[in-house]
Amino acid sequence: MRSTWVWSMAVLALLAAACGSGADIEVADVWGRPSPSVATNGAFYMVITNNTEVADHLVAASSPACAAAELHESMMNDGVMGMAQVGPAGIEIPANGQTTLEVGGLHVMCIDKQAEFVAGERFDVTLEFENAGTVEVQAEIKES
Ligand SMILES: [Cu+2]
Repeated sequence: MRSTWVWSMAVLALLAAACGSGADIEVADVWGRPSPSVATNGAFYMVITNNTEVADHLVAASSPACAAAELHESMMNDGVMGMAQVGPAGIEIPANGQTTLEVGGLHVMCIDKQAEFVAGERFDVTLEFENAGTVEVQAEIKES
């Protein structure tokens, strides 16, 4: 009986170490679509979780794979899919909430690709948050 209890406590401790006191901002599933080298631009998508009691904002991004990176939102304009840079406030991640950058919505636009976006390739991406500061992630190029 006692060994079972000790085992349970060990598992709990491990779980606490794994997910307790997580980072203020967690970024998961960072990816981009493969695109032919003739395409000058690419895009990165991701899921951003804010573990704090205050809203945060993604205000900038950069990557060695892009000459420049901009924060964009796709939208329909007179029946045509277009996109525009988000406002100066950036992309909001609500307090204790989540914001998803996805195909057809918010995305990090990779202007003037410096590398081939081939499936399986991984690129460093630096994200700049108003409160949480700099967060380094890796984007994986894959079909979806
Ligand atoms: Cu865009």
